[in-house]
Amino acid sequence: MMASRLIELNVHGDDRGKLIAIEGGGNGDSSIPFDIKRVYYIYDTLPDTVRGMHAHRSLQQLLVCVSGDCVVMCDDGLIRTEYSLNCPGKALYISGLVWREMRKFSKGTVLMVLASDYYNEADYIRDYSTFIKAVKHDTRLG
Ligand code: T46
Repeated sequence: MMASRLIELNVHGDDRGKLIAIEGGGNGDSSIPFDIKRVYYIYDTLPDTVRGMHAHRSLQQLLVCVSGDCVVMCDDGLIRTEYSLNCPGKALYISGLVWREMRKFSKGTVLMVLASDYYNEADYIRDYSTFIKAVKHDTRLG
């Protein structure tokens, strides 16, 4: 199944500051629909940089701008949606065949990504026409 949607994370705030906890699977605080196997973060990006430009065959991910902001465009082969990730309490969940492009990084942005699996180049589709063929194939099977 292909999907992208925003998830509001639970913010614990008091006069010392704020804290957000993300738990994989389960029913805990700001729990997400997969077990976390990998965490990586993107930083030191230039404002006119475009990253991503690929889809994944089966990976699930949660994207959070823990500092700064950026825009993530998600394309499911039919509809393109732009998400503005502009606070640490807002997360973007992406599952399955979704073409993603990240752009408009503000200075000092740190984009943290939680992933459902280890890094595997074979899970990437880096060519847009191959992505569209995969979506059509998937839709036929579904
Ligand atoms: C995604 C978006 C949101 C690794 O060696 N291990 C890793 O876990 C990752 C994610 C990347 N790499 C290497 C592969 C490349 O040589 O780091 C280099 C940069 O990766 P890439 O060009 O794929 O980075 P982005 O920012 O275009 O895409 C990344 C993720 O790869 C991708 O899964 O969905 O962030």
